[in-house]
Amino acid sequence: MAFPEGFVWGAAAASYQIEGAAREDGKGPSVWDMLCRKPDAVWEGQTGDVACDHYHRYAEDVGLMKRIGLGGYRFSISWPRVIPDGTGHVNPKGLDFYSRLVDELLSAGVEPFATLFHWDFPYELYCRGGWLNRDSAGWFADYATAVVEKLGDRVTHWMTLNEPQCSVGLGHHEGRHAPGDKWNWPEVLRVGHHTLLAHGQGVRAIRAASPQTCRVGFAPVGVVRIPATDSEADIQAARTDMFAVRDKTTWNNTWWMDPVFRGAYPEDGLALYADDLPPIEDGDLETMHQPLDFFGANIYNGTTIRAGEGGTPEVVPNPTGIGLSAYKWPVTPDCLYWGPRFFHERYRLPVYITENGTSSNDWVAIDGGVHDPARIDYTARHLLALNRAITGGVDIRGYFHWSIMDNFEWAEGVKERFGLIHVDYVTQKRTLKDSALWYSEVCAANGENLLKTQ
Ligand code: IFM
Repeated sequence: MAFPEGFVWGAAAASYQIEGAAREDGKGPSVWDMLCRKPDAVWEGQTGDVACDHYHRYAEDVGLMKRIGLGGYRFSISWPRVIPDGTGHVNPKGLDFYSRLVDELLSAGVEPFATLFHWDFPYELYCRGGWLNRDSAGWFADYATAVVEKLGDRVTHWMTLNEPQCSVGLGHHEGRHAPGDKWNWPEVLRVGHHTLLAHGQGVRAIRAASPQTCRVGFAPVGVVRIPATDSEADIQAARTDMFAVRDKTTWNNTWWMDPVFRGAYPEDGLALYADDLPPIEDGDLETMHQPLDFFGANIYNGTTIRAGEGGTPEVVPNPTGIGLSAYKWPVTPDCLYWGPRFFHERYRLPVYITENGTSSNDWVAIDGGVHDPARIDYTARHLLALNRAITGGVDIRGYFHWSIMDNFEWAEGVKERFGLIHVDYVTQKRTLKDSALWYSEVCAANGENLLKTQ
């Protein structure tokens, strides 16, 4: 079966990873600006100060998106660019940047999908307790209002948060991401609780400020389990494991998704974290549980599970020598079949794949091209798996490749290249990789060419 009519063929990026212009036009500092200045926090001491210089080169970048034929572009908005101190004074120049970007996208025929928070939290708010402060939910809602009042006449697809599992877990527990804290579970879960409250208050703010009907979603990490075989027992074991909270890490689905999509923290998580729970006030779960229009899933790989004794889920180790990305992430294409299938089954919302992609060691070759066959193969296999999910009845509305261009990969600096477009960080020259030319054909054919390769 073909991809559905109107399927959005897109690509994604995030503000801190591409914009640069870290101190221009009134932008305030974010926790990432702070972390990048700490010795050894980021590979080779790199920062996002310049990154891809997209702030100045956005028109060229949108031109390349048009050339590829993207139907959608998922970008994020930098909170401290819009509100330098995080609350209070709104910076008109910051908002103007996103307004120009949106106009450029629309005139190129590329639908904007905006994410309000992709980790660049305002440093000034961190100094006021950051996400530990319960007021953070209201700060976020005020910021959402300012953005939607400016862009809501043209942007109809919004996402509140990107991957809270990372911003909370890597940022406040493991200390590998900004703000670099290594806190205990009571603080980490309090940060998580306020983040989810911010989501809920943010959704209300978006809908209140939008001058037209808009679609609002949430883009968590999709932690995917793949059944070892098609037996009912293995499928059930994978499903059970995918929606379980087993260990004290943030790497699970339900702690983050159940409050948002079902209005309750999962029972197993409540038991596991019994001694660490944050204060949960009356009405908090109702606030988190706002009606949403879509489920955004960021999926890169999955873990294989089989039914052990009595159906108990057991991890099946990856085959020796499995394909690995440059980042050493295993290549497991079935994650884009089982992930959307299980998420749709549980949360009953249309799905967008809001991120999927791979890093590879790309450079400009002697012939001037950038040859990245691994990315083409990775993406083709994942899209074919996604197509099987669609054929099987899962309501999937679009796919956003991560990433439109090479960018600042957080603590890894610019070492990991995820882009369809190669960026030379010395000259800022952009080169369409082979994968961009290939993806362009996929977009134009609505994926039909892919299906013929099977
Ligand atoms: O670059 C990140 C992105 O910011 C969030 N999701 C995963 C990507 C690859 O690591």
